[in-house]
Amino acid sequence: MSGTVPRLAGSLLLVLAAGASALGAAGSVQAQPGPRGTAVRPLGQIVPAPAQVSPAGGLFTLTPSARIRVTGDPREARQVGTYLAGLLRPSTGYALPVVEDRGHGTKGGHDIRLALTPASGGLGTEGYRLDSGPDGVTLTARTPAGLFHGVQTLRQLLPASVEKRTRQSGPWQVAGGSITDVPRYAYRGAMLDVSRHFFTVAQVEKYIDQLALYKINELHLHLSDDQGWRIAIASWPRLAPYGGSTEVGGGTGGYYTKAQYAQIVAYAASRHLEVVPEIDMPSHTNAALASYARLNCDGVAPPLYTGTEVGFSSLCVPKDVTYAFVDDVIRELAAITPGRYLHIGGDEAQSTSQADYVSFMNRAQAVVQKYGKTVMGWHQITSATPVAGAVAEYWGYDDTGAAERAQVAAAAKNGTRIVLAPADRSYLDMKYDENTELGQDWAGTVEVNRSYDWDPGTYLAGAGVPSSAVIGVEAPLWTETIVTNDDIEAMAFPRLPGIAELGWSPESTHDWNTYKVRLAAQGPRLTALGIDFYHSPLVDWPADT
Ligand code: TNX
Repeated sequence: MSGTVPRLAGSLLLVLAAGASALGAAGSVQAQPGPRGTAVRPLGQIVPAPAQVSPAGGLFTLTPSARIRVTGDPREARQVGTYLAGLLRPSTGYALPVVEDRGHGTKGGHDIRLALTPASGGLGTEGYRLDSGPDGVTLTARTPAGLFHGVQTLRQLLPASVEKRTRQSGPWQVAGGSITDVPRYAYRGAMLDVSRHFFTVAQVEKYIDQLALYKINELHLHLSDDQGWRIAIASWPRLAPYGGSTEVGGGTGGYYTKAQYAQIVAYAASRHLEVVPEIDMPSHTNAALASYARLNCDGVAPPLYTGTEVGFSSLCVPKDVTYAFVDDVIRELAAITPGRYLHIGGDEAQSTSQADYVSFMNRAQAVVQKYGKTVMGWHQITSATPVAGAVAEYWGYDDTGAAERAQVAAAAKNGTRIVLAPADRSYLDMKYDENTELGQDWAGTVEVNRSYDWDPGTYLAGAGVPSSAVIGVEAPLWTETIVTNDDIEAMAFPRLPGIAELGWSPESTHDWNTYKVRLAAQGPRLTALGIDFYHSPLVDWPADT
């Protein structure tokens, strides 16, 4: 291993130096040689790009005696400190005790300080400040989420080998200077379709850990579709055990008990992600219709479905029992969801008449409101009457018709907030090119540059969506062809970091030519994490990546 370090570091140095002009404020940064010829990553050479970078001389070197000193609410700051210690201990081999610092300690002391200070103006609910120098590294934030995002930055500034779970040789250095960083958008999501193929709690937790590295803060779980119902509902007990008993291709499927769902929610919260559960209605409901004959207009339950066609199923809009079902499901799901949003789908209702669609979606929205949640839906919800405060998730693509875009724009002008998940940019299940084994190509192939190179603020401006209506971005991963974590990783990486950057970084940092250099530097980190990512030929990945 040690024999490969200088070679890897040498190529990193070149890559990073080439990318040093990526960020206005960081334009003058040069990689600083550390001991033994290794390069220290310039501040700012991370993904997502930070808002403000001010390099200074000097380096921080993490040493075996370093402590993680936490100030502020001891429980909350300590949680972030313990998470950081968990990241750093295996590869450094250092003890890194997490200790409370009551503010009387001497500054620095070669420690890492995590300061939760509610008065830190300008950092908002997710921002942080990082100050690094020979005396130590200090992360300051108003909230635990801000500190946590700062930890991701610190992590990325350390050598990629810090991600390995066995002891590595270091040195563990961070360039001197400061970063002040706040997100561009409040909503930075990733969706995982656990319906087409089921993913266990452990599989979802693994993805959550990967999302956290790029400051994603919303995990949208697509919990129901034609092929499987994945969440236990006590008042409709057949939904999960029967409706969840299969998946695309005929496998055994699965579902989350309420306790398991709570476990995912808690794990996501520990990584500062909010879970957005989705029950897709009125179409994409074959699993429910198969579970209960009375939900069908003709009173006959269809067989379970394991194919991949969409748009054939519909809840029975005129029947009263449909609304008892919707009320029960949303009530039970809202009760186990601490997050603000409840997503009710509404896409591809091709076998529901438009009049029925409007009537159904309007009633379903009222139920979400009744149980205290904010309505979220796919953008077709704008063809009904979005309730005040609703969020529409736009999944159109370049071929989406003007009338459909105009409808989204009209809703946006009327107060509907927009999350952008354009299928030909942010869909992680689209093939990269025609040789990609997994995925689909109905919205075209989506190489890494196409995925990154668009601006959420102006993406729908031509259709009339004001940039102020856009609350963020999301990268959905539909799983018709995705079965394992390796499959997830092959499709999400490296496009997910690009979508995360669009959600986090100021527009002024947006530039493919410099982004691809920062992305290249993520290669060794992803490899160290065991993520077998798509080595796009458009990116100059370092050797040994
Ligand atoms: C469209 S996008 C769908 C999903 C499919 C996906 C496959 C959207 C809201 N609906 O039902 O899984 O395409 O790419």
